Amino acid sequence: MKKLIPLLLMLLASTQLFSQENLLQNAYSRDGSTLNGRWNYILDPYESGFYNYRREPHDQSENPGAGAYFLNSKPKDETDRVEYDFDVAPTLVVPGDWNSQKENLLYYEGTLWYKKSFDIPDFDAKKRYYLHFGAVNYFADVYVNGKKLGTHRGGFTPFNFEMTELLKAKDNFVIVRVDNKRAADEVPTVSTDWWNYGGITRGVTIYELSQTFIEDYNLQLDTKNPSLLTGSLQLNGPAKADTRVEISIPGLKIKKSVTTDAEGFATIEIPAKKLVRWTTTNPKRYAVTLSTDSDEISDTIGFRNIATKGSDILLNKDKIFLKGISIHEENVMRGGRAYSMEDARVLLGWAKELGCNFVRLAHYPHNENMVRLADELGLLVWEEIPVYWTIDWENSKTYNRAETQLKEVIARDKNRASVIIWSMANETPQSDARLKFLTDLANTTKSLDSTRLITAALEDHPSEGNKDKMVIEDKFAEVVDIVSFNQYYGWYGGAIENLKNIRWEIDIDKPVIISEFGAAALQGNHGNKTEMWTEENQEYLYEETLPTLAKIPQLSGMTPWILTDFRSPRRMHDVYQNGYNRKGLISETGDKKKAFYTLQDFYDGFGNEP
Ligand code: GCB
Repeated sequence: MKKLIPLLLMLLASTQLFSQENLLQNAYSRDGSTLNGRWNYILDPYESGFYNYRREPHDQSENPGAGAYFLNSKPKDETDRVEYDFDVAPTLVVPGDWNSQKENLLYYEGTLWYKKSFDIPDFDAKKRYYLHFGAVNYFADVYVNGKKLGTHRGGFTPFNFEMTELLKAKDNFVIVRVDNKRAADEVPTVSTDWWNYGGITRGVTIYELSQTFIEDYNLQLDTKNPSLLTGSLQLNGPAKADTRVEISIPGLKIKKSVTTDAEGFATIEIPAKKLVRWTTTNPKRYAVTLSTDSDEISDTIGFRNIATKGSDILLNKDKIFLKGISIHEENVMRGGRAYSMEDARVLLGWAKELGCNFVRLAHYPHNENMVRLADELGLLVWEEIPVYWTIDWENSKTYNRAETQLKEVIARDKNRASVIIWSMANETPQSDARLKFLTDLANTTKSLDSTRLITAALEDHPSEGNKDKMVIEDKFAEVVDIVSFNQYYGWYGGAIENLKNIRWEIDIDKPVIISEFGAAALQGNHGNKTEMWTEENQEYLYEETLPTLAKIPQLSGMTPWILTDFRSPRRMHDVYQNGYNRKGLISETGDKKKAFYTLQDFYDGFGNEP
């Protein structure tokens, strides 16, 4: 027992340290000090900076040796041996994936260590300091001044840790061990059709907060009463109980105070009769400020309702057809993961040019600039978690990993009017275990956010006895609000000329979205319309597919696959692909293919616009 006590204490300490803290709501709008820029890095394919030679993690040891990279050790004198040195190591730009920054890292999947030194010139021991990451793909172990702050897994969602006790005014350093190895029990799993970009792919920021601060809030139009704003807020800190919080919305002449309960929580209800609702053509947003004696946070929020009625999607009670496009988070012209507002402007600018009012952010949560800009531009958004293809359905740890990512993206984006759909999964093979997994995710989503719609990209198949009749037979269709499915008639099977004979018969009174269809074409490659890889072939597929889909009685939207060509290690044909999935309507040089204009014409003449 004596031996066990220190071990138990250590375990206890490590679980406390390792648990991630609640996400700071709207960190995006707080003033922070950025740690973006050049970070030194050490490539560590054998993970020798993480494990000792007995393969025990250095950070689990009470006395980690100098070989532990997170210590940032320096030789004490000329006789001392330290086999690494961040300060002479090369640099990578943060935010940014490593694959597109260094030729030798294009295919790298493994461990890489980042280090950045920083000062906090106005360091104030009475304040609290948080370190916030927009996203790190996939595992992150974070250390400040040689001490572990915590870990995070999941490559596309934000996380933060408090680091107050470890800081000083000068000569701090943060070290992050990033590992992007794929694994069968992670989310996503080992096979996907996109590039596994590794690294600190989104921004890193330090936030200085007061002892008690506004940790979380949400505010939206009540789902039943469109003249009422409802929501809640949560304070964090020693003075969180019985504290007055003022909510002001100058554009509506609203000033309202609420008082928190013993847990620092308060609900919000504000009548708002004159409110102008957010729509795609008039994306009206209001400045909203929450303040206490010691903290203040401002946001820009649009208010709208989204619902379904039978097979219609209603935005503020008006039927809307979702003219969409699927998008990967890639700036294909620069190369690499997209992360900035400039990247978002390029991608969503193209979507607008196409005539879209809707985008599907595939297949994982994109960076926050995308949804912020969508709010501003009046683009509706489908967000998704990387529950893709062959997930380890029976594994409860895998489920928790998926659920964590879902919770993190909901926490981040719950105040964005543009986001109307949470998608649980993409093209997942049917089984009882998968049905339970997805239903549990859907129930979690509903319990966290009852104001948005749930879907998943399902699959169709020909009915027995009639290969021209396509059906969706999937029990999860009964759970979702919108039945979405990917279909590739004319590309992965079937002839384009037969598309006019195809009928989709969907025996369910819910809205239907075609979440994918498409064909690959190499931009600039011209030929006969039946010749694969030509722009004419892709155009022909769009010309034949669009009118056929339009015959589906419940059709409420579509997001063809995909806005731009994107990198995928599954696409290695040396003439036509060169490592790119070529189903884009725009090439990696930014040039539009013929089918771009086919879809643009179709959207131009289709549907109303509330
Ligand atoms: C799909 C997947 C998407 C792929 C696409 C393709 O159904 O959902 O991730 O990239 O097909 O091009 O095969």
